Amino acid sequence: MQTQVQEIKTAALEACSQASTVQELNQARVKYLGKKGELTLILRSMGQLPSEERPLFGKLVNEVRDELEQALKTRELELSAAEEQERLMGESLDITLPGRKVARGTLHPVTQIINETKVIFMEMGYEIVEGPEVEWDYYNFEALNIPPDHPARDMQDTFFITEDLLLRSQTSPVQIHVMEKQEPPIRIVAPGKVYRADSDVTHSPMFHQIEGLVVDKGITFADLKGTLQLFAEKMFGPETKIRLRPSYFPFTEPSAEVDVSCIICKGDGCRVCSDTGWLEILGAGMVDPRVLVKVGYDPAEVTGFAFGVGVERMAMLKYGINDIRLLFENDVRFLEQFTS
Ligand code: 2NM
Repeated sequence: MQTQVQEIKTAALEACSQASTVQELNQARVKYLGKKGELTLILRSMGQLPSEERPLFGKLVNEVRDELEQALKTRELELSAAEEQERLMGESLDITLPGRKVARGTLHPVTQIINETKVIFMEMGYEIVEGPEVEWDYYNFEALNIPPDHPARDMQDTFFITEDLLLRSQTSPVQIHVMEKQEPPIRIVAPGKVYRADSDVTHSPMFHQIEGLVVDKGITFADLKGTLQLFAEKMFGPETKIRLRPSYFPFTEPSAEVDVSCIICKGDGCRVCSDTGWLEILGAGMVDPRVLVKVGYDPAEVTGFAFGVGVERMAMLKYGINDIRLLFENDVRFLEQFTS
C-alpha cells in the first residue's frame, strides 16, 4: 500500500505540472485529493492494514497530501498569472488616446443678450421686473394712451383671447403695474416675451423685448440720451455712437427712434446697415403726461423717460443672422456657434 501511495504521489505531481490551465489543475485536484479522489480512498482503506502499521501509513498519506496541496497551490498561482497576462495582452486599450469631450450646453443667444442687458442696467441701479404674458386690454393699450381705434389694437396685429384679454404685444404693461403700486423714484427694466400676429424673415409671432422706465422729479430728455449712450457703449463697444430721430409713440412725447453706429462696419457702410452706417435698434421718449395721470402720478411733480428694444433684432445684428426663425428652430448646429 505504501508503494501505491508513492505511485499516486508521482502521478499527481505529474498531472499538476502537466496542467496548462487552472481548469485542468482543478480536475487533477479532484482526481487525487477530492472526496472520492485516489489519495482519499486509499486512506479510507487503511483498515485493511495491521493496526501497528496504521499510524505510520496515516502519517505518510498526510505528508503526501500536504506536499500535493503545496504543489497545486504553486502551480495555480503560475497558471492564473499566465492567464491574466494573456487576457491583458488580448485587450487593446490605448491609454495614450485623448479623452472624449463632454458635450456642454450653452445659453441661447437670446438669453445671453437678455442677461447682458440686465447686468448693464443693474449696474446703473435699475431693478429687473417681470409680469404676465396674458394681459388685460387696459394694461396693454388703454393705460398706455393707445386709443380704441389704433391700428395696433386690430385683431390682425394682436392676439386677443377675449374682448379684454390678450397676449401682451409689449412689456410696457409690466411698467404700468409697477407705477400703480409704487411711488417715484422708479428705475426698472422689464424683459420678456411679447406676441404680435406677424411672421416673416425678420418677424416672429413671439419675440423678446426689454423695456426700461425711469420716473422721478426732474428727469429730462438729456437723462434719456445719456442712459442710452452708455447702454450702447456697454452693449456694442466703447466706440459706439448713437443718433436720435424724431418719431411717434402714443405713450411718449416727444418720441425718438434711436440708431447705433453699425456694429459690423463701425459706420463706414455695409450690407447689414444698408450702407447707411446706422442701425435702428431702440424706440424711446419722455413718458406722456396722460400715462402718468392714469397711474395716479402728478406730471407737474414728476417726469419720466422710457425705451424699448427688440432682443432678437439685437441678436441678429450682433451675430449677423439674416433669418429670425433660426433663433427658434433650436438646431444644435446653429446654437453651438454662440458658445460663451
Ligand atoms: C418703447 C418706446 C418708447 C415705453 C413706455 C413705457 C411706459 F410704460 F412708461 F409708458 N414703457 N415703455 C416705451 C417707450 C417703449 O418701445 C419701443
